[in-house]
Amino acid sequence: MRGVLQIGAFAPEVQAQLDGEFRRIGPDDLERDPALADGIHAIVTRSNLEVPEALVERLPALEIIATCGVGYDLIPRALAARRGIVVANTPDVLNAAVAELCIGTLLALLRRLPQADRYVRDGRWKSASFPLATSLAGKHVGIVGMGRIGKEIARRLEMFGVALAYHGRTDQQLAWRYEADLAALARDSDILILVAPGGAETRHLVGARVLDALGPTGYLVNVARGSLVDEAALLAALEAGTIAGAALDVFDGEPDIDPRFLALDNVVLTPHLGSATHETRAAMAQLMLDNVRAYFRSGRALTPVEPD
Ligand code: 8YV
Repeated sequence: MRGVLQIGAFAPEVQAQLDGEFRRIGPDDLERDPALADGIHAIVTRSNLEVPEALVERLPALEIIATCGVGYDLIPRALAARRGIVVANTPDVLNAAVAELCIGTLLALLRRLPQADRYVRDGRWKSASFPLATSLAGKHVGIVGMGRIGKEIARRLEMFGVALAYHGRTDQQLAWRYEADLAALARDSDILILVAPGGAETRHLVGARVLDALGPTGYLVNVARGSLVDEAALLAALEAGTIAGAALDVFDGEPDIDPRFLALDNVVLTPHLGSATHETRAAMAQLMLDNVRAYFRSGRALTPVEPD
């Protein structure tokens, strides 16, 4: 049986398949018995967990790194490319779940649903109506990162009667307006949604300049990666009212997020729930496993990440 190094936990039904078809090795096993390294042909992991370069360098027989997730910003792709190691992710199977979470937290932010829930539980409704909030309909929404998930979000948002525009590396000649200048998109938007890949290229894409452009009636939504945002600038903007509010599903250093977020009333905070549904995680883990199977069967993964 080929050795597979497993980083992170998977649903029992996928775990059973992994254990039935491969020799599962954990990072602790490898620490205990470094000789196991020679027999490891694959790594299976999750997109929110790092695969250190030093680990990959210890695995001479490694052929594929398969992640349970669409993101691959925590995988050493340059090293993998040099070694001819295939990297495979799980695109498309999570698009709907992430789009739903994005729109759900956006509506929770605009209509202040967490505060309203608490208002009723605290018995305050008896004495006064909950303050009016703001509508999504009629708003201008800017999407940063019009990839597969961005398009799913845009299609769903159209039903809410908003005006859509997007920013990304290229003008994809879509029905929605393309804006090459991110600050200009922020200026023209009431709501800015981040759904671009993580990594060096998008690090701190949103900082003080973009937040200033979004302005005191503007809202930020991040369902991508914490690294896309300069968090110090975001916290300052939220505390000072430079922007109206934010719905954040991802953070720098998550799950140990900056405690300043906890004191804010103009944010909706969720613990990286984008793809966190039973159906979606089962489909992601299954595709991850099928990528490893296909690679060992045919030398090609089903959904390889194309080298840059
Ligand atoms: C994680 C994600 O994979 O797909 C991604 O890139 O960030 C998430 O779906 C998931 O949180 C894994 O645990």
